[in-house]
Amino acid sequence: MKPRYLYPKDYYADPSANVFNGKLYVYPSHDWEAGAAFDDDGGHFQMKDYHVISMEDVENGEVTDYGKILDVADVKWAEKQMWDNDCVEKDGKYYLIFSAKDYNGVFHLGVAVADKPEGPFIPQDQPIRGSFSIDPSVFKDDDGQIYCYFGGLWGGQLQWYQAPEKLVKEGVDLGPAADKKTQLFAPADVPALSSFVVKMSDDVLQFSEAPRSVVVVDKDGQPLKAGDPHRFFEASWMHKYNGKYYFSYSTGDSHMLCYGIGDNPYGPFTYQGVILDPVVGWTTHHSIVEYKGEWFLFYHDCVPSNDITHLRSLKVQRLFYNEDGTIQKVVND
Ligand code: FUB
Repeated sequence: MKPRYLYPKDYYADPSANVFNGKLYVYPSHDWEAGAAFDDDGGHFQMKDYHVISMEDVENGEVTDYGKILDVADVKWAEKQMWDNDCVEKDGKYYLIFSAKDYNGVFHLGVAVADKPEGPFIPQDQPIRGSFSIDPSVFKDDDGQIYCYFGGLWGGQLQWYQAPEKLVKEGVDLGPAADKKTQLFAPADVPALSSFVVKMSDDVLQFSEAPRSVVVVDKDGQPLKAGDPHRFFEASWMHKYNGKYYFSYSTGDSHMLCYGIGDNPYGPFTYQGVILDPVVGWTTHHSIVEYKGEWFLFYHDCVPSNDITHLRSLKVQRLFYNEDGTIQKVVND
């Protein structure tokens, strides 16, 4: 298959693909031109609502856009920047988990609930207690337990919550980098900052435990280092294949999609390789899903907008595994 642009009529990004009731639904971020200034914290990504699209034939079929399923104006606690979201089903209800900034400029995760995958979604009045950062991705394991993976560096604020404490514990002298916002420039040979994973409560409205770090290790069991271009940055995604847990993510400023494999939802995940080389546009973000017996990588790029980095377009391409369970790099041309 040639990579397919899924919905040329609008700018969508950060696709979270899920199969509900035999259809494939994609929950994206909804890009638009807000005229905001560019900055390293992603201030130019000023998304204000979510849509959902669906299809029954990924390669050639019609794509249906159900319109707006949630507007930031309807979320009491959120002021702006509705970034990545994902949806999970439990007992016939659909839970949209999303990231947005509150009125103090701090990212949190929120939940909105619907009776159908296409909404309308009714938001909770408060964010998830103890939630922080961005890019939630919800994974339902075979035993029904729902996990949320989340976190993103730089503008996604993840560094505020685990370093410098983490680095200090590891004996690293941060010096002037100890400031919350600048510690990212810590030495390249310390362990990379991690995404988080947490079990959701039975009602899918709260965390049911303290979030744990998702550690990606090399073949010797050592955490990838902060200076490794393949280390985690944002866009966590979890899928299962042949009983193994595949944690994939964006490397942010080195612009790749990479992954590791583990034996359980918490990891550690042993680094395996690159799924997708850099695309046109600064960000790269994806999801991996099986539909009708075939595997797909959903992602985005900025080719249609002529490389305007906050006007991204959804794409999909087939994904294949090798016999040993590793993923073949996806061809994007
Ligand atoms: O869409 C805004 C941000 O860009 C996402 O949260 C990141 O993953 C990146 O794709």
